[in-house]
Amino acid sequence: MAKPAARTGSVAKKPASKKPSAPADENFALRSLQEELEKARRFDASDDQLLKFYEQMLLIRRFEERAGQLYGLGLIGGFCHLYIGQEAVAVGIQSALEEGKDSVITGYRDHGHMLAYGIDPKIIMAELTGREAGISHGKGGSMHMFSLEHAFYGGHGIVGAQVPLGAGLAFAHQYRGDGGVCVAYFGDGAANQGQVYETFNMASLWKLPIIFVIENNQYAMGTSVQRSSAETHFYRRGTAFRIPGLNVDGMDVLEVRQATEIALKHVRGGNGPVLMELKTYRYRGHSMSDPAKYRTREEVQDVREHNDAIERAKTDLLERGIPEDQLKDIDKRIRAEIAASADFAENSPEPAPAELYTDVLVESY
Ligand SMILES: Cc1ncc(C[n+]2csc(CCOP(=O)(O)OP(=O)(O)O)c2C)c(N)n1
Repeated sequence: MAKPAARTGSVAKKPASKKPSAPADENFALRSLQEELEKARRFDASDDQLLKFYEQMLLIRRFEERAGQLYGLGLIGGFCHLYIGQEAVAVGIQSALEEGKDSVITGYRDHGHMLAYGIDPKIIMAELTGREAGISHGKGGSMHMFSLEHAFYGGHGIVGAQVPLGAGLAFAHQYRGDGGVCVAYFGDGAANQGQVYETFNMASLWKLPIIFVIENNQYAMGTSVQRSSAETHFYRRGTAFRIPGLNVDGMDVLEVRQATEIALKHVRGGNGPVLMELKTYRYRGHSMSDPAKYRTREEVQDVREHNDAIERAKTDLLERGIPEDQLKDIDKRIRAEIAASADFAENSPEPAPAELYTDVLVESY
């Protein structure tokens, strides 16, 4: 058998390459959005805009607290995944979108996105309690909400399924030339799925108008990112597909909004997808049936005390000279609105039995 050639360490001189030389920094485009964000991290909101963000975040928080109570009373069947802690993500992103033009798709933790989009809390609460007046006529429940009118494409219970579906929505925007962008939200757990990377490849290749939003709330069902993910910097996960990433503080609504503006400008300019990682935290268990024994109470308390998105917006407002009484009034108004939506949900009729036969797809394949 012939011996392998010995390694001498000497390097043979190669002939000069005829290929055009690569640009000085061919990765520039992958970092340029992050550099832009670092120049000015926070959106320059007017007092009214910041007040609106505060109000919307509070609306989500109070809605979810009430949903938790209704679940405890047995009024909500099936699963119920609360969004408490992550409010700044949905509010910061949704506020930058053009309603009816841009499309949105997410997983089962979907109430907050719909509320941030301005969808009536009454019909969301009615859906949670399985009532006819609910947004999916009471047949979808917490995980399966949908509103064609708002270009809100759900509400998906299968982890990661919304990512390729989101690419389909983006393809439709591109095909129709309607100028819309799709925002596909998913979790850190979903980010480890193969279908996500197949989607990244196609979306980048076809320059689809899509923003991939990874809501890194630090935990998948019961597993922390450190235990489950080899690369915990999720914003880097698109670079192998030449998708620029943005590393965003998901507990600061103004930073979320600023990053979204940067991402939207890039995507609307026909440059293909952007990947945003929003570092956030969920205060509750994965779903209402999760006692969350995989982390300490102290950890949760620490985030609540030192990094809460709503408290942060409140501090900003007070520093701007907005009177505390005005903020208290907002809270009062929201509590009343949520109480009214819970009453509405509890007192609305359930769907008629004949509804079991509508909206059912029966086909042979
Ligand atoms: C394909 C699939 N696998 C497993 C599950 C069960 N499951 C539901 S949620 C979840 C964890 C997802 O975590 P993450 O993507 O981080 O989202 P988060 O709940 O933190 O928002 C799992 C494994 C599922 N619904 N679908």
